[in-house]
Amino acid sequence: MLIASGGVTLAGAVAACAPSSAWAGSSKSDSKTITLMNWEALGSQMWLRYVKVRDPHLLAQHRQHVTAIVVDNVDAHPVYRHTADLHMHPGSHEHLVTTSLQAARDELVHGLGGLLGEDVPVTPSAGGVPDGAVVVGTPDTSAAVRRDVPASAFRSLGADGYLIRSVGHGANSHTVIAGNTEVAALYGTYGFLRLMQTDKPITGLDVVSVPKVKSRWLDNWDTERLYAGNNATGTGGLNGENGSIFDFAATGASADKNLPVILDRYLVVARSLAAVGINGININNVNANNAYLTPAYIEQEAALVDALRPYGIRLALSIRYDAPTDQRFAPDTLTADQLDPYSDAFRGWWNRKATEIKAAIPDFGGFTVKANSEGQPGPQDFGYDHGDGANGMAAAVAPLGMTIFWRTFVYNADVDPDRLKRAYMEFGPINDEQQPDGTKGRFADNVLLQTKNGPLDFQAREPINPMFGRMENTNQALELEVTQEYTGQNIMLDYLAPMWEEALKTDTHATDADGKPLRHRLVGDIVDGTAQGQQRTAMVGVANLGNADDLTGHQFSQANLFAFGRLAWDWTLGSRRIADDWTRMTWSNDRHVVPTIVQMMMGSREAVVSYQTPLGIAHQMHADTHYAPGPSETLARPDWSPTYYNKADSVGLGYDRSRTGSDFVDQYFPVLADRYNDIKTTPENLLMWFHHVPWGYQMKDGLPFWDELVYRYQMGVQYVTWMRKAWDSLEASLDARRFHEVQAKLAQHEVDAKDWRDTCVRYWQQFSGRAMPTDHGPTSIAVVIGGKRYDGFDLSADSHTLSVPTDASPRISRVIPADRAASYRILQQASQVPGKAVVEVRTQAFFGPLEKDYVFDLELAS
Ligand code: GCW
Repeated sequence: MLIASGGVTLAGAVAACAPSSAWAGSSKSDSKTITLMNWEALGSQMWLRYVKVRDPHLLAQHRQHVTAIVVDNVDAHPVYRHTADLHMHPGSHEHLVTTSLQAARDELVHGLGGLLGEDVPVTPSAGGVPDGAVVVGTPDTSAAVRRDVPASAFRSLGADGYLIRSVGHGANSHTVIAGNTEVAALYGTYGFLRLMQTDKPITGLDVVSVPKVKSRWLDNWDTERLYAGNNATGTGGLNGENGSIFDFAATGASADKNLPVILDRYLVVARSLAAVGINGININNVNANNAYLTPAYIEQEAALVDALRPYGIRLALSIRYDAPTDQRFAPDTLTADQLDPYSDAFRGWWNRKATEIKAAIPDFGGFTVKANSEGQPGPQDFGYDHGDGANGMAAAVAPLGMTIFWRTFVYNADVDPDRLKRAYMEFGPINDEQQPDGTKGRFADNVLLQTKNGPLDFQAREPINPMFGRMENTNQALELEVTQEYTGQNIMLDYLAPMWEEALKTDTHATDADGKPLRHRLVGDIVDGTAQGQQRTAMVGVANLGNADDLTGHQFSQANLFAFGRLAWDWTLGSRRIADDWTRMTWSNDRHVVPTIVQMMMGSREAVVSYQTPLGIAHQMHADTHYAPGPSETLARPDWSPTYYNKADSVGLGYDRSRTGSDFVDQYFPVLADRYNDIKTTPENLLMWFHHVPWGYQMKDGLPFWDELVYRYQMGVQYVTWMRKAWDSLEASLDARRFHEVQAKLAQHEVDAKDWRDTCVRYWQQFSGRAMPTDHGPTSIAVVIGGKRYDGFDLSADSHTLSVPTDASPRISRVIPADRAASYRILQQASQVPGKAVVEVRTQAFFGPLEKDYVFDLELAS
């Protein structure tokens, strides 16, 4: 934004803010405009792009209904600020604000100015609310809100919910955006702008929106599993930075950019996160570095939250269980034998540390703990279990109103040979434990167990984690991975919301204590507390925010962050609707662009599943990078090895977790346990999670398992081919910079998808000993040339050589698709032999369009 500083006068704010259409159109030629244009073109504005409404009718209507911005008492309630000299880096575009209402006002000035292509004045309501005003406030800050909205309407909104109402009729109407808190009013402001950004009408509004989950949080893992600017040498970020979004200790050209200095990207992030309702962030990795607990860092963290606070974003930190032993905290350190979670020493240390943080960050959220997992220390090192450890920490911070997020991502090999069984075996008994006071469950009230959606580790498809529903006496947070560690990183276009929707809407078949099915029992119902009554609720996204110019490393990775926020607010939303909103806000409302991009997004995750890990095979990635295929790898640690998961042999493929195998299935409630136990009733897309499937096993479509498996790999690739071409068709409608960036990524995406297909299929073939299936695939064809039929084309091959008799015509006279619904075009005929012909085949898989170009090299038959 162009507004210079938080304290500007209203008139100044309006005058200084150019509509963003001017930024894009470069009608101005001063250097600031050009800088802003670049900033926009980079994709750095995420979904906060306010492009002038193109439909003239809608634009006229909007202009009639949006004539003024009214935000009374805008400066009345400054948020807490710890850092005396908090300031932006020189030359920044963004600016600091001191209240949430200022943030709302400025977003309206900027957003409406851009959307309407003309400035909208900020006016006080002293002389009455003008027709066409957009009024923002709370019953406390705004007399207009009090007058227009009955107090009863606020009762169901809680702290974060908002309402948007049209008040009055026709030309004599205005819009009220309100909530019980200023942050809620800010959420409503973004909700209103979203309507306009997505070309929705803004008349006759009666919107009520209340989040289903209280803590809508991000875990940022610094640069681990981040694909947004970091690289192996730690200099991949802009200006030689290490790629991490927040600078604490940058050197060289960025040494002057370290916190407490505030950078543009922090505020773009704050605004973007507030726009989807995210209200907290852990800035450091769960493999935690104690530096974040040192006084110098705490000061820097306080400055960061000072800047984020008006946007409703709080801070928490990830910690190491044994941090008290770190000499950096001398003289206040403990020895290892003082890490007993029941001891006063241990609890006292954490209480002192939390108190120290609270002095600088009064609304500090608490700590996230990865304990006894992947080499991290934890209570088990001292003879205690996770309940003891979590409760020890929880007791230390409870008096300060803080929470402990204790992760359940544990897989100690001594617990069970099957990694998937281990977490529930450790945590379940603590949840079930009878307590002296007659209640059940040992975890303290200010503990939330943070559990990944699936039982393994963020694979492109997993069954649900059986802990959802089984932990009825415990608070539980759902952890989703927004950063695309196993799902294409910053190369593959992979919209993850369909995966999360699938998990959230899975029926756990949870029962009550009497074995009676719960009325609400989807994973989402469990997470939001509806099913089992938990009051502390949370969804945590492992975020993908970094120091890349588009902030996420792939323009389309922004969609995953957007979708995470929307689902954390309301998990019942459909992923298609979210994709539609994001596309309109981020790319365009164009009627060709929107359906094409939405369609690309909607099938993209299933395509990744298809060419990487189809039919329930899991964790086949190269062990270090988690990107490329590595199905043959066996590591020192079995449960990090692709071979441990695939169990490929001459009989078949997949991990038998049925009752005659590892019996993981019985961690689910009986309906699911029975379903997954039987290969016949296991959904095919989860097959190899639960069964060692014989190569000749007959699939539902009648094909042998081997054939189906190979076709799935091919379908995934052919979807990517379709996406690449579909994207090309949008060139004229999109801005060049972002178009070309995505185009280049899709080209690499296709190459890498083929690598997955070829590496895996070739490896499996060594075990199946079966021939490549060729004539039943969805894009399989036969062709007739010179009266002779040719078929049996391996879809994985890039080209096919056909021997044509000397006297025959080289022309393809017929194309016979195996799938009757498939269509084809002969793109090129050979005029002679030798020569080349190309046939494009298109069909529809269950997850979207597939496209295959057959390249035929014609040669003379000998
Ligand atoms: O998926 C694995 C990642 C680790 C990560 C771990 C976890 C931060 O490969 O990088 O550690 O999960 O969730 O703790």
